[in-house]
Amino acid sequence: MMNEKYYVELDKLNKLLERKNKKTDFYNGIYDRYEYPVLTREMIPLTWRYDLNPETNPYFIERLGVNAVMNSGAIYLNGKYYLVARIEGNDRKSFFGVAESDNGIDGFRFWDYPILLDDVCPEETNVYDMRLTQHEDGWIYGVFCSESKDTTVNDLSAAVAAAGIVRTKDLKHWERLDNLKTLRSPQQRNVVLHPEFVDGKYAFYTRPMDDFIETGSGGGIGFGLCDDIEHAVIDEEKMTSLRKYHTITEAKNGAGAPPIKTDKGWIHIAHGVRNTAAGLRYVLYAFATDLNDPSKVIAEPSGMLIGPRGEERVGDVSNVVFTNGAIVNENNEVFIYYASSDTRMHVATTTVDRLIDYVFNTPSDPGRSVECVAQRCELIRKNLEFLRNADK
Ligand code: M1P
Repeated sequence: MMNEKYYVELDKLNKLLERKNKKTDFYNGIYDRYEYPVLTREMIPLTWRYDLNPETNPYFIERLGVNAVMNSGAIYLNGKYYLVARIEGNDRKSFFGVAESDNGIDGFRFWDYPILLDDVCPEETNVYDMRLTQHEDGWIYGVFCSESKDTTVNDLSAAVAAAGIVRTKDLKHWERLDNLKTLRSPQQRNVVLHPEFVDGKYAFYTRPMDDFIETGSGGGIGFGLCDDIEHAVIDEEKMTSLRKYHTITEAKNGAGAPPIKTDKGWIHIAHGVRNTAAGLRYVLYAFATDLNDPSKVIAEPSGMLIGPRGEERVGDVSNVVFTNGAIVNENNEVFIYYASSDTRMHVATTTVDRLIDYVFNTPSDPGRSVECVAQRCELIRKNLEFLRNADK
């Protein structure tokens, strides 16, 4: 006989999975926000958390709890929206699970099992933040952070971040390839594979780091080419979107979703980090790179695209929004999947046309308050003139 608590919890879970999402009244003309997160820890199947057998679990105790569902890769396949979510167990270890939805804004349901990666990297302790790239070579690649203990220093918390690589055709069978080696950067996180060959080579957006947390001399988002994806090695990393003093990227930045190809350029949605008295603050920003040279920034609107709002501000790592996945469907609708405060997943929706308008027609940051005020005064002057003429 099933414990009666099972039915209570199953009912709660089903209500969450069947809940319709709706747009909020938030408006900026760029994207819509939604009332409910698309994935939370409460949406994890009961079979992943409980032992359902009353003989071995008489109190219906959660045996393997889940703490957070966050930073998800995203892909659109055969009319369905898939997230490869980062699921963090109560034990702090992260792993990946595929959740599927028919419309991209609600009804995400996890498949029966999480992804069990090939155990080819004995020193690897944790894996997280997979970016999914549908590459023109025919494979879907997943690039994620592979974290190991740093045994070269006498510090229990010291860790090394590298980019792990897997590939699949169906999100079910995953082939693990060698971790990416970047010859000139000691650590890497937030690495993204570009969807097309560049000069006949595989191209990666990188994030050179001197240390596990601090990017140190790493000046921003890098870009490097490699010949062999199965044993990927990058020698030189060029810089693309740079960290800048007194901006949203001052402390760090990192590539997010694989870039979106448009007529005017590749549109990137990345994260920028600044330091505050309350700790690091993570927001999303966008920029565009040249269609023929995806390392060359051609437009960078000023400031943030998405910042944490309302309940998004609070969680395990508060004041954070982070993206590693976006989807463009056949109607050129864009679904930006972002996590808030390392705790839950949300979606913001827009269109390719709106993103192009935002990225190419929003003024860039002039860098100093006085110039920013002049920029705003010019907007006001034009508006007042427009209003005067409209009254006539
Ligand atoms: O805690 C916020 C984010 O911190 C890291 O991002 P970055 O490498 O830019 O500091 C990542 O570990 C990410 O998972 C996390 O959401």
